[in-house]
Amino acid sequence: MNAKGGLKRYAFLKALADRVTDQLVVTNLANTATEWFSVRPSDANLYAVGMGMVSSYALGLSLALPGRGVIALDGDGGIFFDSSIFGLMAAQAGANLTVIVFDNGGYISTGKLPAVGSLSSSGVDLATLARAYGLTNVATVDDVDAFLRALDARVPDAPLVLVVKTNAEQQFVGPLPMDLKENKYRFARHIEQSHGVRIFKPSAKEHGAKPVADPTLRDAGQSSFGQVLYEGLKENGIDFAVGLPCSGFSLAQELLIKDETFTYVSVPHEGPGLGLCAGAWLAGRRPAAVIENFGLFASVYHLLRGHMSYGIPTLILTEFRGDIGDQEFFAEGGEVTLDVLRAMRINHRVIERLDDVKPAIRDALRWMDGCLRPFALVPTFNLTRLKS
Ligand SMILES: Cc1ncc(C[n+]2csc(CCOP(=O)(O)OP(=O)(O)O)c2C)c(N)n1
Repeated sequence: MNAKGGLKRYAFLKALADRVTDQLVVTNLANTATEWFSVRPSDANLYAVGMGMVSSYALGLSLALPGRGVIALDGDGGIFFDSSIFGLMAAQAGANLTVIVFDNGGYISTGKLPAVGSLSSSGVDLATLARAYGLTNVATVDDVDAFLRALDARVPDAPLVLVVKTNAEQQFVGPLPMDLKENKYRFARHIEQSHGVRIFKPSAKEHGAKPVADPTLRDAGQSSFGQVLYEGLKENGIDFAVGLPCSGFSLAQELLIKDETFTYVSVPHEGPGLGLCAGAWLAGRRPAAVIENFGLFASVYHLLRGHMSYGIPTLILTEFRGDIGDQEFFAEGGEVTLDVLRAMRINHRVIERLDDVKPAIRDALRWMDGCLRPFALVPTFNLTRLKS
């Protein structure tokens, strides 16, 4: 292991706790979470986010709340799990995002011996990696004074990445006193109060009151699938989307990208894209992931460890590669798509008709408001090719 003899993470967390004001803080799993809870217990903390997801949740929050400081407490293991998050930050993040990577050279929080070294213990330098991805405001520190000085050295418009070299010692301060769902409620309620946004909409109407009117949805008419999907997302109030190009959604994605009133983030991997959606939802947005079914498969971990563990909704539009009628060679993927959704307990609806696209989005959003879990819409191959 590298970083032998340095300070322990807890020393830096104590110094950070004295420095933070109202920032939202997203923590890595295991002892990073418990240590942070012990030094700064607050509803502004989201604890125990999974490996490789901490910085994507923080990025989603920071994009949705550009006026609010957001700090990620990540680990070397988490960053090496999917370092593409550095590239996404370089492309998207503003100065309100700070990512602190505690580099203890290994996978320590499992708490079991032998401690296994991460790539940094074999010489891969996280700060060099961050710079290679295009991040400019990057520093490595190994003592508390340098850490505090680096926190102050802000650069306009650029996110800050601090690699903090620590030893492998942990502070045992007891378990978290709440589960992830309670943490989600507390965190999102805190954001509701501090930003005047409404995140939880458990009931559409008061008893005895008239039902809330449907959103006005223009008829699909003779339009193409891509146009109808784009309109349907907007008319139903979706205001944040992530995507990675896929042929059946290409027109809808193009229209979302061109629409300057809409936040569309083009991601290098659907998994962290779903992390961005989760962060955006926690900050009051209505997110959608517009992804191939192979992108869904690539996101199984992120959905189960993130959305399903906290109870976070996101509309998933997944293109049905390998569905009946597909002329390419993805039959095995098509064959398991609905089974994968079922196995993940992600409710879903297959859409075959153009006229059903917009009402299906409306109904999925209503369902998610009540159930606080993702919902997937699966347009058939033939529908996605309808003048797409
Ligand atoms: C996808 C996945 N694989 C393995 C684990 C088991 N695990 C729990 S904590 C941990 C170490 C994480 O390393 P790092 O982010 O560097 O934080 P550290 O524990 O060193 O503080 C591992 C591997 C996990 N939670 N998720």
